[in-house]
Amino acid sequence: MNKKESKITRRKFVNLGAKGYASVQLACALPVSVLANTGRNSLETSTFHGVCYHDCPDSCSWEVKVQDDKVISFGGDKANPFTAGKLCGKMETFPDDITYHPDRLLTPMKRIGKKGEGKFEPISWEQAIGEIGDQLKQTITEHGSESVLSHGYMGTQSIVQKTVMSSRFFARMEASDIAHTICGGAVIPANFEVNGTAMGVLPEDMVHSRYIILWGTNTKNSNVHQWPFVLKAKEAGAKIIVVDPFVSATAKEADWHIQPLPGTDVALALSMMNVMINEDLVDQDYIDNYTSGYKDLKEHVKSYSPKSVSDICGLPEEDIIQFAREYAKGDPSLIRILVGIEHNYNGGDGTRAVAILPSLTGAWRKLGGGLMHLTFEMSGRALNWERLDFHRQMPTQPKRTLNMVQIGQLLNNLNLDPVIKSIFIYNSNPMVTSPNANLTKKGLEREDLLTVVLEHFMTETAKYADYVFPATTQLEHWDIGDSWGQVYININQPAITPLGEAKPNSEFFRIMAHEMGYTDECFKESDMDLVKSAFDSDHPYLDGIDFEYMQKNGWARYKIPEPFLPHADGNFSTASGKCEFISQSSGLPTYKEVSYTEKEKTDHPLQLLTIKNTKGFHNSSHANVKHLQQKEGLPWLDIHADDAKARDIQNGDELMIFNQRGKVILEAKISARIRPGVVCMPHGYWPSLIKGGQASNNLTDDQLTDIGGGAALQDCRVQVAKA
Ligand SMILES: Nc1nc2c(c(=O)[nH]1)N[C@H]1C(S)=C(S)[C@@H](COP(=O)(O)OP(=O)(O)OC[C@H]3O[C@@H](n4cnc5c(=O)[nH]c(N)nc54)[C@H](O)[C@@H]3O)O[C@H]1N2
Ligand SMILES: Nc1nc2c(c(=O)[nH]1)N[C@H]1C(S)=C(S)[C@@H](COP(=O)(O)OP(=O)(O)OC[C@H]3O[C@@H](n4cnc5c(=O)[nH]c(N)nc54)[C@H](O)[C@@H]3O)O[C@H]1N2
Ligand code: SF4
Ligand SMILES: [Mo]
Repeated sequence: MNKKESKITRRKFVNLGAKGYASVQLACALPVSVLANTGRNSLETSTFHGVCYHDCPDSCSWEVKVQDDKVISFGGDKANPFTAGKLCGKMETFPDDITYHPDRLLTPMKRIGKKGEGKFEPISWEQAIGEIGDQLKQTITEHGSESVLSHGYMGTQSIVQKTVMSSRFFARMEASDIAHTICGGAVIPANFEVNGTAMGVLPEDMVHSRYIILWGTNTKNSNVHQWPFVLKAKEAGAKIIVVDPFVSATAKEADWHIQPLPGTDVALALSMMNVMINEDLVDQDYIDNYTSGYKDLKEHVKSYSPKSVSDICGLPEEDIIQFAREYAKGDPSLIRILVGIEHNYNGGDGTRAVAILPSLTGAWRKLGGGLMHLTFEMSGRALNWERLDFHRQMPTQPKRTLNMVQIGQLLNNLNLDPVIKSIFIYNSNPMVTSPNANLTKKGLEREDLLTVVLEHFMTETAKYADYVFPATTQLEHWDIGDSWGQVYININQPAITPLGEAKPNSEFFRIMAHEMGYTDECFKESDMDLVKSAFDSDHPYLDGIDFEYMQKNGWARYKIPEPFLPHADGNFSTASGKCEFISQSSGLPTYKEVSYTEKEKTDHPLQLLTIKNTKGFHNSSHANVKHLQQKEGLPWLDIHADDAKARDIQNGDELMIFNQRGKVILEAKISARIRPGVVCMPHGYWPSLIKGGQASNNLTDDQLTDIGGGAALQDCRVQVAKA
């Protein structure tokens, strides 16, 4: 998730001079992290603090014990109340699964086969960097610097390895940047349009809620450390409602599962408003004082009566009425959203409509009432972003920003001015995680494209690279782990010497900068120095918390004033200071039917959901780990009995799921977890590791959401037949 409210004007950038001691001369020998670490190669046990790097709301704290430079124990930090001593199942064996995995890349590799074939030979860092430097200089001379594209994402969401040095490098080059839109691309701007913030109720305050709606989020799987708070609230008498088109692991546990058709949340929420307004279940005083646009909204929702939206949402009229009444009377009511709501064409307006609900009922007045979404603004305020985001102050800046959702189109567009001639892919696996993967494949096959990938493994994407560099894992480098789902900040200490020739992403970009002749001081800052500088902040959230404190404790909870009731008295961060029902740019939230041609509807009559409903994989990560593969089994298609019968499909049949973009082979699971007309498959499997060689994103469309240029991944039509 792209998440940051940076306050780069708060503090002057500290001159590096003596402080920046990462040296480019050393760069080809040892990563900087090694210099700062002690206690290796000894039989004494050393303990290190760390944080999970995954793009996950939980950002768990961990503890690593090391002897003789080897990890001897690894687990969740027991002292951190949010992590509560337990990592999720897919991370419990992380050192063996990732760091010590026998397939891990440990030397730079140069392609010797055809693109995608996977034939490589080892090459030295020096030789590879030199060859890339020569090609880049020539490309920039011939096509301009914006023909080089930076494609980094959230493979690690820890700040230093996610972005710091790469952003400096590409800003210095004036390359093209990538817009981080695939996750949060619609929900974040949409919530900001309404509330001016994505931060609302704090995760722990859920225990005070008495009517909890988990709206398009699979808490039990995707936000596992939030689940105990759901259970605590339930014990105290809360009713748990899940709104999800699929019977997710979380929906199974709900007191009431509302199962609308995908992409219809906006109609459902507007219809709830219709009921609440008609039955005078709104808090008129809250509306009058702290909101704007009510008169127009009231008029607008007249056309969203439960009767009229019943067919759109596929829900009985009575359920919509009951839902609206119960929600309005909840004391207090809480709506929890993450990203499930956004991945469709109506995702932006769906989010806006849902984000308006708490201001209609005045739910914000009480602790545990309101909307719970994302917490990234906490670190956006607290940390020293002037230093971390120094690239924003550089005299040169990226020349254009391109949308990652349409990477396939971009790579194939020979009319782009300039055409993309070189791509650096790090912290991302677009061949598995971005839509329309067969188009991406075609783009990456271009012989005139220089592709450089930094990775832990020879992923589907890495196979298309000209050069692949071995990246360090979280056990081997310095970092800072902020969070978008809770309110703790962590440091990550390197616990072991990097295996083989692996180097941190930051070091790759320092070395590449040196090769390109970029002598700027900012490339000399070490990773440890960057971590240190992040805590050089006078923000009250970090009162008493500095680098020394973090070195000792590993994590800290921000010092947030309590009780945290951000909108009890309005105080929205919008231009008007009010909760804005009408947005300057998007008007009132409105349901828009996705228009498909009649031929498309006939040829591909089913809607396909591709959701992250495995426990063992994290996006595309861990899908190459044997014991997790065995636990998950082969991917399958959930299909309703009616749709199966119409196609003569039996449970366990091998199926072809296909459309104009791709064809996937899966086993049939005739299932009551999905409605007729909709089918569902798990996302995360690597195409090359399953039969047929194609997976979820070989089928998905790269169309954009209504707001923010996000990914309408779930608006995907397919046909299903026996293979
Ligand atoms: N169909 C479908 N597609 C989806 C989704 C969906 O629900 N359905 N979900 C979307 C969402 S929400 C997201 S966030 C994206 C995620 O998309 P990605 O960020 O591309 O996915 P990941 O598998 O998390 O990470 C990508 C790679 O980063 C690598 N990596 C990890 N740490 C490091 C490091 O320190 N250095 C380097 N160089 N590499 C590292 C991992 O090995 C992994 O291969 O996918 C999206 N795609
Ligand atoms: N185990 C595991 N945990 C993860 C991840 C992972 O890959 N595996 N990925 C991490 C990442 S990157 C993210 S962003 C978070 C995401 O966490 P969540 O926000 O929970 O998102 P998803 O898992 O993408 O989808 C949640 C639910 O939304 C439902 N959904 C789909 N379309 C619609 C719709 O139109 N309306 C409604 N109401 N619901 C809909 C899906 O059926 C699914 O059950 O999870 C993180 N945690
Ligand atoms: S993936 Fe999420 S839940 Fe699992 S250890 Fe990492 S942060 Fe915690
Ligand atoms: Mo995500």
